Amino acid sequence: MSHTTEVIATTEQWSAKNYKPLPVVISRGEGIWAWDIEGNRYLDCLSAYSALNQGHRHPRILKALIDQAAKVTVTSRAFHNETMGPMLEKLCRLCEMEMALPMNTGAEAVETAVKAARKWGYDVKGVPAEQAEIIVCRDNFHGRTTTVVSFSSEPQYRNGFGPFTPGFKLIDFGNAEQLERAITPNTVAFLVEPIQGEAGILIPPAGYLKKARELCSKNRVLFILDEIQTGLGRTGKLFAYQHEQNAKPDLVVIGKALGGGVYPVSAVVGSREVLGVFKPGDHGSTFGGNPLGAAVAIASMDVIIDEKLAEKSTQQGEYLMGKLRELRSEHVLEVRGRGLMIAVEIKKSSGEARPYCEKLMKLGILAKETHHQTIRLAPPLTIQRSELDLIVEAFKQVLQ
Ligand code: IF1
Repeated sequence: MSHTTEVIATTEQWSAKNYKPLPVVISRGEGIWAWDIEGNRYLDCLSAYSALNQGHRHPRILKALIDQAAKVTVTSRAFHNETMGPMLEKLCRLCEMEMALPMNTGAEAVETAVKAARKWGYDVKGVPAEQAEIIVCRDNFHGRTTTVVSFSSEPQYRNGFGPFTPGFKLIDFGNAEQLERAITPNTVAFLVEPIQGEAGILIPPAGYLKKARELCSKNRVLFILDEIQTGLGRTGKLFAYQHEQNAKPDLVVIGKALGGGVYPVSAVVGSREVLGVFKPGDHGSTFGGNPLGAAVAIASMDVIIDEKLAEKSTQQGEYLMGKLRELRSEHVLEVRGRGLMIAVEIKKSSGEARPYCEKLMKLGILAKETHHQTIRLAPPLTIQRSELDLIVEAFKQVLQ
């Protein structure tokens, strides 16, 4: 039995079966590269679902982790620490917002945004108690907690997990008319991904976010963008909403790469008017805002700005999508994306995406399918042009 089979057997014996990983055991990561326990090297085109925008174990981020770990790691919010304030200041300035609430995972930050919107609806907008409505889009992905899956349209994410949290309305993604019709006097927020990630890298029609912004402003509805996957440079802008003019949200939800690929850090960032609704004791988290995560988040943001990762994402993404389209493969329905958030959609007549991912793995490329037909490509934003050619070469072989 190989070492890999042994490790997988142990994992499968003791682990709940909530994932079906590719049969590879990653034991080391550096930059865009990951190695398995057999010593094979892979180019990581998943980036831990965009938590690795800065690459595996970025030296500057690792240094921040290690230096802070030598001082203090977790204090709880019962006391102040010297790192959270500067991190939240940097985050607010980066987002051009006034206030932030730090959490850990994306789902926790989305839950925090939902609570903020509801409380703002009651305390500020004057919606009658318990009547707050939040509009979301079909095919959304905002996390796995029971309130968040309450507004998922994906049966598998909901089956067996009811009863669900009420107060959510589903509309089609990209349809501003449906948004306008769905708004009532009790609507407190519209929560949407600027590009739907898990749904398959779905980009809305040009002007959609701007129109949604206008409709929300006109009806005093909070415009909340979930930039957990699209944010921090992934789509070629610092935030995906910046691909449009005048689409700035009231709240932006951030996670994944905020933790620099070494620590879970997420946050809701917005105005004092909205985030000011929380009074001491209203909301919290054991680890939210801890000094270790805050120190890592400071370095994570510095790396994205100093290494111009958003600009690089645009250049490298356009290059990669161009080269993949040039293959003119009969198996590919479409190559789409923004920056280095890319989808290669396989024609149904050419089979499902998973076998292509398995072949790519054998050629040293780690990529993941989403749903049945889409291969998601999201390498770290630090990737070089010559390394992109390795991805194209592998696709050339797999698509032949
Ligand atoms: C899984 C993909 C799924 C997210 C957006 C919130 C969250 C996510 C836009 C929640 C998390 C992860 C979760 C992981 C697989 C991956 C994912 F879209 F990135 F590919 F599932 F759809 N908003 N996405 O993408 O953040 O609580 O996980 O920190 O659940 O299988 P989290």
